[in-house]
Order: sequence, then C-alpha cells, then structure tokens
Amino acid sequence: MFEYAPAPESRSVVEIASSYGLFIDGSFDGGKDGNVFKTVDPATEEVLAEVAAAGPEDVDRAVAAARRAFTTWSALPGSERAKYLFRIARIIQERSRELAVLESLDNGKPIRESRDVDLPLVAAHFFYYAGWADKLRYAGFGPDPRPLGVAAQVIPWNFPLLMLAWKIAPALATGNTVVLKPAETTPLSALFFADVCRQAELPAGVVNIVTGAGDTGAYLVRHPDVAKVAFTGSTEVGREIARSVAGTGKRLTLELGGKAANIVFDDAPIDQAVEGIVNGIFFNQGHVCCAGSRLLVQESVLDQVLESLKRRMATLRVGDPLDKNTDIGAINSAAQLARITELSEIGVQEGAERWSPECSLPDRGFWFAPTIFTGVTQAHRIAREEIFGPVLSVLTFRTPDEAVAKANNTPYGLSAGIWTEKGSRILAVADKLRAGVVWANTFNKFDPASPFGGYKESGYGREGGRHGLEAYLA
Ligand code: TXE
Repeated sequence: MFEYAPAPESRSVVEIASSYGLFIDGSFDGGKDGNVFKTVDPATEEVLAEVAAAGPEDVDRAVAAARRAFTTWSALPGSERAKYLFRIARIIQERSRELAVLESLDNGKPIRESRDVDLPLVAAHFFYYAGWADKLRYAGFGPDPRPLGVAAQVIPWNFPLLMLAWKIAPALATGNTVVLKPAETTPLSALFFADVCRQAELPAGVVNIVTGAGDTGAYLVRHPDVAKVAFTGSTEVGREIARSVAGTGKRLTLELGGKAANIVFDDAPIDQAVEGIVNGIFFNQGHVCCAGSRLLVQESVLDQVLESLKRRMATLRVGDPLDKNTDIGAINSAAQLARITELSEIGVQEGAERWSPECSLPDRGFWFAPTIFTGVTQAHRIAREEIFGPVLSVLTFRTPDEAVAKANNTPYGLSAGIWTEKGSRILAVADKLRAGVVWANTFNKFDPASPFGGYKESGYGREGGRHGLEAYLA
C-alpha cells in the first residue's frame, strides 16, 4: 500500500539574505533614511535578517509608483491581468516548499500548517481571483465595474502570506494597484512575494511592499492618494484607522479580532467534536482571529468532553516549527507571549481553574503550553477578551437558547461553531448567531470562494469570494 511520507523539511530549502530593502516600483531599495529593524525566528530568538523601515518619503514613493502603474494596469483587459495572476499562482506553487519554510521560520507556525494549509490556500486565492479578472463585466457588479485606484493594505503576523493573498489577489484582479505593509515581526514572506512578482514579470508599481512598524502603516492609510484601505489586525488599531479614514471618501474594510464560541450539544459525536475543539483553538498557536476560544458545552456532556479533550491535548507536540510532527509551534513574539501570559494569570486570579498537559518547552524562544480554563463564567476577562494564543475558556449551557445567548454575549462577531447530529438544530442555531462565519461539525475551514468577515467589533466588509471583489470596485 502506498504510504504518504513527505520529505523532511529543512532550513536549507530557503536562502535568507542578511538584509532586505523595500519593494517599490519593481525594485528593492534600502529606504531614504536607511533605518532598519530586525526580524527574529521566534523559536530560537535568532535574528533572521535586517529589514528596511519605510519612512514617509518611502511611502510617498510607493504610493506614487502605484498611482502611475494604475493607469496602465486598470486599462488592461481582464484576461491579461488574469494571465499575471495565474502566473503568480503557479510560481507560488513551484516555490511553496521554500515559502512554507520561510513562513515557519519568521512566524513560528508548524511546517505542517504552512506547507499543507497556508501555502495551498495562498496559491488557491490567486487562482480563484485570476478566474474572476475577465468576468467582472457580466457578473452583476453593474454595467461598468471600475477599480478604485491605489489600495493601501496593512496586514498582521498570524498568516503573513495568506493575509497578503486575501488582500492582493482581489485588488489586482479588479484592476487596482497596491501598497502593502506586512507586520513588523513577519516581513519576510511579503518580500519573497515581491520576488515572485518580479519572476512573473508583473509590471513595475502594480505591487509595492513597504516594511516597517505601526507608524509606517498609519502614514500609508492616511495618504491622500490612496483610494481604498484594507486592514486586518487589532480592534484598537482598526478603530484608529476608521477614524483617520472617516470623511476622506476612501473605501474601508476592517477585519479585526474575535472571541468565537464553539458550541457542543449533547448529541454531538464527541470524538469528532474534540478534534474540532483542538483544531479550533490550537491551530496556529491560537493566533487566529476566528479561533474557537470559548468552548460552550452542554452541561450533561461536560465531563465526557473534558476527559476526552484532556486526553487529546496530552498528545499534542509543542516544539520545533520545522519538525513535521510538531502540532504547536512558537508564539510569534515576546510581546504576544507577554499578553497571553498576562491574561492567563488573570484567569487564575479571577478563580478559573487552569490545566495544561505535561510538556517540556524549549529553553529559548517564545512558547506557551496548550491550556484550558474550566469553571469560567461570562464575567471572567478570559471569557470576554481575545487572548490570541493556545488558551481555551470552557463554559457550559443547558438549553439551545442559553447557548445562543452566551455565544452572542461578546462585543465581537466573527465566527462560531456548532456540533450536533441534528441538521434542524444547525440551521436554527446558526440563524441566531451574530457571527460572520458559522461552521457546523467542523471548524477553521477556509475556501477562496467563501466570503469571510465579521459583525460588531470584528469589523466590516467581506473578503473572499465574489464579495471580496466588491470591496475593490466602484
Ligand atoms: O496588532 P496590530 P498587534 C489582535 C490580537 C493581538 C492584538 C495585538 O488580539 O493580541 O491584536 O496584536 C499595523 N496604523 N490581532 O499589536 O498592532 C502593524 O504594524 C496602521 C488580531 O500585532 O493591530 C501590523 O502590520 N497600521 C488580528 C498590523 O497593523 C498599524 C491579527 C497589525 O498590528 C498601526 C493581529 C496604525 N496606527 C492581531 N498600528 C486578526 N484580526 O487576525 C499598528 N499597525
């Protein structure tokens, strides 16, 4: 019988230079002021590279390049733009091993996830939106759907390349040009993507990458020549961006935090639900805006679910992101580790019971053991605030109405999960949940054809699918 035995991933498949510049108008340069910052491997704290920090003049140059390129790019027939996007998608596939290893090094995520989830989805987004580029005119977007202009895109560090794909692919398919700022702890894969664009012979200025911290992002989104702002990140920064964009006529989409309820009813297939709970909160170290961070279990099956969940958690392997057997990699940064640690301590102080399986964590790097809190009530901060780490808060309910009320009792509204054998219950409960995405008997499933986005403090606008194109069309 054929056995799938993937080759061991190793660091040698990616060559990382000691320094990287900004990608503006089709070429790399060190930035006007020569300022740099370091990006580290969170699993070892080793410096991976020095990266240019873009100042205002660099952002001005990038926006000007994108503006110039817009004239020709937006005038190309959709079928021509599609050719570039298909080419980018294919190059990503060809270079996916290299890009997956790079992503795991800079982010800390397990190679099994970057190789089997992130990279295939990145390529899939470019393929999907390539397919749309020549179909816009007859797809119900109005008689003459037009691109907006220069899109300023600011992305976070949890899925660096995938968030880039979510943003860049629909923008280019619709004829917009882009200035994108990756997060300061994970700039490398965006710069490698710039190289992919060069390899695909994408016209200069269509995609520009400016690296830097929050001040670079703030300057970019305020730029008067930007027509569209797309942001994924914290709710605080999202609010600040919304304020700075208000009254400017710029179009805005925000994809912010979450505190998703993963609801397990007493008729759910427990083993399957436990896999979904584990995937829901421990995938990508819980650095997931739609993570199932609040487990709501029907009281009658609580003991059974907890016993099975703890048994499963004891098998999770925490460690080297490049080891293909690793389930949970490194926390992305010291700052994020401090945030997770603080909220976890608050959970204990507020009287919830903390449990983690035995696991020895590496001496260096940023690590947090998979953790669950039981005895959590709605009053606890760990039940209300986004922890963005491998920490699950367990609450209980008696009736479906109580489950819905608790699930909706959050300022967020990005996603939710339902586990039950009853199809009618799935439909009834999903209908009442104020969440942009509701998964039933699964969790954290993504597809480029499905729209994604939230209600309330989780932001507004949708990315993915046909909806994702609307955000980039006048
Ligand atoms: O986010 P920031 P941080 C949540 C999660 C996490 C918390 C803080 O709860 O613990 O936010 O993470 C850029 N104008 N999420 O501090 O600061 C920044 O450089 C323009 C959820 O890393 O929002 C980076 O590129 N841009 C989330 C990006 O914004 C600014 C993913 C995100 O950083 C800026 C990440 C400004 N004033 C964190 N300030 C999700 N929805 O998935 C910073 N940035």
